Amino acid sequence: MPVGTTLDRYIMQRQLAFAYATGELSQLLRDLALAAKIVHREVNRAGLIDLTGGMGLQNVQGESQQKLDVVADIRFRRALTNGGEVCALISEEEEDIIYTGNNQGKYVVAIDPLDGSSNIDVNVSIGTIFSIYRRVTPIGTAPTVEDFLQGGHEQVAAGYILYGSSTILVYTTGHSVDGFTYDNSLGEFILSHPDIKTPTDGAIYSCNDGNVDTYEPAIQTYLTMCRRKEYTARYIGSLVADFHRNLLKGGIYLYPPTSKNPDGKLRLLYECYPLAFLAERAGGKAITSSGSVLDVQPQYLHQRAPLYIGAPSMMNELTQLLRA
Ligand code: AHM
Ligand code: MG
Repeated sequence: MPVGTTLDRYIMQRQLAFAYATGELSQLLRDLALAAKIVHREVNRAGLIDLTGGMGLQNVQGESQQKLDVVADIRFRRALTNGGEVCALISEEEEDIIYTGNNQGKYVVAIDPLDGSSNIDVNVSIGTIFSIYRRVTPIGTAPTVEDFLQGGHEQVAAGYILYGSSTILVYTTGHSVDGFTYDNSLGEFILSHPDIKTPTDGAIYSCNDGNVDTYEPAIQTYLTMCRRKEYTARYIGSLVADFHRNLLKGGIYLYPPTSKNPDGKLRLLYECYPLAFLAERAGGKAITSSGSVLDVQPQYLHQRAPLYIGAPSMMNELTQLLRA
């Protein structure tokens, strides 16, 4: 579809292309886009209306919650509940499953409403990550944890919204990966990055350098190689922003096990699965310490995993070192 197509039209045309599509997933994507517009607005005026700063609360991961985290959590939850296509969702900000009361809904959603939240107060890019599954429990019954622990390959769609110098929504339903930039004046997401393919090779590496001494030797060796090759080090500390840059320019993002986070820091269901799904559809690769991210069998909702994700040739070099 041509650059300049609105997200709404794009979703509609995609639905028409699939004879048996009922429109429910299309509606769900529209609901997410609506919440994204609202969060975009809140992020942009956060400094003005005193939304920034901690609330003095902690989320289920024991991290301090920013006000905007709460705002984004509420907005996405409300949009998905009102939309009617989703029977339940899980959020990185909430301990348990959130039931929407729409037991006829075919879909469940895992969402990190505001990723990179430590960056809110300093005007640095932040993002939302989402992952959609078709429920496995019977329609009309209450959804269960089983609906969320299906595994990465069962995602029917995944994407993110990056609230950066512009706001962009990138998603895939398993075919192409497409990016839609938000046009403030029109109030529309406009197709700006059709069929994103990540470069085969790259020269950017992204990790938290302060943790390097606690990385396993294979990762340290890989990073030494990056420095010898004079690659560029870039680390924003917002996964969505680091991932998006590397996806477009070619690079690798690493969050290995550390002494503070021996299982890795990032969450399998909210962060690793959706970005792995996107990366693979765009020609990239995503692994944990032991193999493909999408192959990891999930055990519980807030499970963490090491994440290495990026351009295929960089990932191949890293994989060889991890296997050695
Ligand atoms: P969050 O979901 O609480 O925002 O944490 C995830 C974030 C990622 O966006 C980012 O890549 C990572 O944590 C940064 O962690 P660190 O500060 O340890 O480098
Ligand atoms: Mg996060």
